[in-house]
Amino acid sequence: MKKHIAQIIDVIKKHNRFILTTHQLPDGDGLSCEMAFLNFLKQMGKEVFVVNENGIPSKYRFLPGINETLDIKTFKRNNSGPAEVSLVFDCSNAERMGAISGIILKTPVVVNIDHHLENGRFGTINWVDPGQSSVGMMCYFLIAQAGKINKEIAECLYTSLSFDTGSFLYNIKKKTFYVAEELLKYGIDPQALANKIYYQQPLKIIKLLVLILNTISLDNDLKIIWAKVSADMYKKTKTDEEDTEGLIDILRPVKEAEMVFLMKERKNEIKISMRSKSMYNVHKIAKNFGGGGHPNASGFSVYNASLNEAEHLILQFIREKWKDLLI
Ligand SMILES: [Mn+2]
Repeated sequence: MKKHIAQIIDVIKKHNRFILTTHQLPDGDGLSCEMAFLNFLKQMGKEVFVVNENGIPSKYRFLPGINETLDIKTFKRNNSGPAEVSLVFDCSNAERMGAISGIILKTPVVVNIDHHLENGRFGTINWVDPGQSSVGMMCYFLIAQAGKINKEIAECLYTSLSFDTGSFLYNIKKKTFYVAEELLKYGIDPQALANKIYYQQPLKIIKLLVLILNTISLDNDLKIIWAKVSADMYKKTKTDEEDTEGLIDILRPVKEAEMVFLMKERKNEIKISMRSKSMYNVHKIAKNFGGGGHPNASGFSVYNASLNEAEHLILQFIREKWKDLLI
C-alpha cells in the first residue's frame, strides 16, 4: 500500500491535466471516490475532468462537486487537449468503464485503484487491494498521506464506506471503523449523511419493490431466495434499472436465506446480483457465468435467455455444485 500511495502521489505532483472515471452505472463507492479526488486535485491546483458514461443517479446529487461531472459528449466538446493522467476507481476491468475506456486508455498514465478480487490490471499503475471494503478506504489513506482531507472529501469518503458496507452491516474490515472515526473529525454529520444516502427513495421505487417481492422464491434445502425484475415492471412503475440499485439488500435480512439473488431483465440479457451471508462464496458462481466481484457480493449476466431460462440455468448450477461453493 505504501509503495502505491507514494507512486500515485508522485504522479499527481508531476502532472497537470487529469481525467477521473468509474464503472458504468456508477455507484456510491465509485462516485464518492471521483468527488473526493476532484476536490483533492483541485486543492493541488490541477485541471480535473470527471467523465462518466451514464448520467449521475439522482440519489447521489448531494455529493459535493457532483454537478461538475461531464458526460462523454460534453467532455469531448469542451476538451481543449488530452489529459496526462487518468484515474479509474472501483472498476474491475477496462470494459466496465464503457465508451469512455477509449479515451482513458490513451492517456500516458492510467492509475487503476480497485478492490475487486479479479482486476484486469489495465493501468500503468495498478493498486488493487481486495482486502479493502471500499475504494473509498484506499482513497482515504492516499489523500490523508498527502495531508489534504477536508470536510467535503470526508463527506464523500464516508459515503463510500457506508455504501460498500451496506451502512456498516457487512464486508466490514479491521480498519473500517478507524477510518470512519477519522473522517468524523472533519465535522461531517453521519446522521444527516445517512439520511441523504438511504432515506430519499421516491415512492415509485417502493411500488417497484412490491412487484419484485411478489416474485420471491425459496429453496429451503440450500437456503437460497431470489426474485425477478421484468421489463414490464419498470414500465408499470415508470422506473428503470437505475432504480433497482440496493434493492437486493431487502432480501438479505431473510432468516431462511444464506444466499440471495435478484435477476433483472435487460435487452437480450438477464443481469444477476448475488449476495451471501457466511455459508456460500457467490464469487464462484459469478465466475462460472463470466462475471466477478467479491465472495459475499458478486454479479454476472446470462445472455439471450428469458428470466425463467436464466433462473433455471443458475439453480441447476448451484444445485449441482453447492458443495464447492461453501466457504
Ligand atoms: Mn466498491
